[in-house]
Amino acid sequence: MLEKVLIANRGEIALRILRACHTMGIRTVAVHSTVDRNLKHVAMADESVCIGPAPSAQSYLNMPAIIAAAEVTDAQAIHPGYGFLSENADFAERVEQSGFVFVGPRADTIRLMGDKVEAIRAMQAAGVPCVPGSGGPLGDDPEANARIAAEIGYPVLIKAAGGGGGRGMRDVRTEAALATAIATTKAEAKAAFGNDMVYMEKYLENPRHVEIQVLADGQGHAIFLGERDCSMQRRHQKVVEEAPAPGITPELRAQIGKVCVEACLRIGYRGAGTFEFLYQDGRFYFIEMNTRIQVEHPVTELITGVDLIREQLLIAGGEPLSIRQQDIELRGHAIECRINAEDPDSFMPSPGLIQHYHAAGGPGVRMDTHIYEGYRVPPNYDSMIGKLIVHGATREQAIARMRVALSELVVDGIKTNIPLQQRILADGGFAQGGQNIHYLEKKLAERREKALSVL
Ligand code: MV4
Repeated sequence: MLEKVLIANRGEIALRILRACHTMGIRTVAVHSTVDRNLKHVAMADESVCIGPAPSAQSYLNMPAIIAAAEVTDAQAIHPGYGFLSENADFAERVEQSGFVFVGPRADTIRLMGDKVEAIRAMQAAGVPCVPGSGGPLGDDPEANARIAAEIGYPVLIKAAGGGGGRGMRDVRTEAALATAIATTKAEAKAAFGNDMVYMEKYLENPRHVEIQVLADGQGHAIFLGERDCSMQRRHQKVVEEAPAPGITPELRAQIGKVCVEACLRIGYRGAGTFEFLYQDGRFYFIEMNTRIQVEHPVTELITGVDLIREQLLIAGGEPLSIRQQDIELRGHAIECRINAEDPDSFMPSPGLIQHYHAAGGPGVRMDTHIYEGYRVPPNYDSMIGKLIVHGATREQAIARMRVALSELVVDGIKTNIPLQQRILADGGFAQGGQNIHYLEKKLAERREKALSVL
């Protein structure tokens, strides 16, 4: 059992990890940048260490500073949260080489999943259904590449092996456009990731983003905890997430879940993880695996009753998984709205002083946030300031609860996307459920057209 954990993150997830630790009797160390002295979890932590100035490159991404903070406070483990160093294999390796436990998978697993070509290869070998594709990196021969594309069938997508999360992709609709698209994607990938390796997939035109949550102990036990639908997104930023995904039958869920569990056992996966799939025409296609806890983990917690951060900490402490697959029963429906400090129309960040804050409440309502009245949202980091999450017996009840919760929630002094979330929750297409990854952006484009047509 871990006794002291250093939380290498900030904001709501740092507070979420601190709460899990304290609930388990684990002492906490907060690390923070100079502008983050007033974070709620810093006040609540047993100890805190300032690790550098505001820019994350000098603080939350500063590996020696974080490891030194663990040394001086005699922490046993480091929880990276999401973002920042959470999927940095070199960090995980340095943490373990310095004698600390990294709360996450082994460094080599993170490295494997960071290389999208290798990740797909490993998953394909483990029996996970993947998008029809090149099955490896593209070479320099234009004719060979044209043959691969013809085999897959246009449209195809060129993706950077070092990319992921939507960075470094280009769709190609004709053979005439292929060679240039490959060259441009390679050049961009080289500049962005220092790796010009690219691969090719069939471009799925109207998929949903459905992801499977797993837990594995690295000791021969793995389970899946249902799926989440994260299709409501804008520019690869998720806006609303829900669980379960509308329209996924228990049979299909059990089938894809079993495949993911077997893949975890095959690769000796340890910790919490997410298999990202595109879901189109009733089929799942693996695209990437996330080796961290995700922002949207609460919707899974609400429908399964499992505290995922607690499970991460138990696994990191060397405990075998105590939950068996037959213990996992999905109950009701959960929805998460991300609350961002941004203009609801232009999406421009809106940092500043929170003058009034009233949380939403009532049955099935959860707010994961670090904000409080008098807190100043710094301009240096991601604009997400919290997550409003609701649970209901049915999707309809969850939507009704979210509508009321959004109407109750007050965050004054800065602009927030609460009005956008209210429009989404009032939308007929959203109420219907099962919209694809392009739905929100199409709706936003229509709204802009209408606003412009009114002189
Ligand atoms: C795709 C795709 C269509 N076909 N792959 C974007 C993020 C990265 N994780 C993978 N992405 C996509 N891969 C094939 N073969 C469409 C996307 C995609 C997307 C995926 C999930 C959520 C939102 C998205 C938005 C645009 C494109």
